[in-house]
Amino acid sequence: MSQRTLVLLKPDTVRRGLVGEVLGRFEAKGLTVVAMDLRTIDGELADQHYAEHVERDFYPPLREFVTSGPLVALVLEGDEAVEVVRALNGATDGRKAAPGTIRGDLSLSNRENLVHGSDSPESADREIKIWFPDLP
Ligand code: RTP
Ligand code: MG
Repeated sequence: MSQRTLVLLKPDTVRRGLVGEVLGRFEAKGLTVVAMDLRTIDGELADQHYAEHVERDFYPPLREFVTSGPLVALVLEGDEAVEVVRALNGATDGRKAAPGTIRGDLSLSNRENLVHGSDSPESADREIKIWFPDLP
């Protein structure tokens, strides 16, 4: 079933010049870009996006990281897009992510792991409304 999912190319992706590489993998897979925006976010948006994590020990440095520079926010669409993006992203920790995945090939960090992908269709709806409130 066709779905939409919210993807972030986090500030490490932009800083490292990997936007083309990472976006290219999603496009090559067959997903369609339906919204895309380069922006630097403030802590308030980070708190909304990561509402489920704000009380966690790892959140303060994560908040610092995601607000540290421009990121690319994307809405991708395609069959089973939520699960497909999570599979392409790989495990959270880049050191443990399988080769062939974005994190497994390109990240050596549990925090600076290049990408975000919504973890369920419900999360995708919530996150798309936060990042792209005007998207039809
Ligand atoms: P994401 O939300 O970014 O797609 O990643 P995920 O589902 O694989 O991981 P999640 O558990 O939702 O964590 C969100 C982001 O927080 C950072 N993180 N740091 N122990 C730590 O230091 C730690 N754990 C997670 C990562 O940037 C992770 O993507
Ligand atoms: Mg997550």
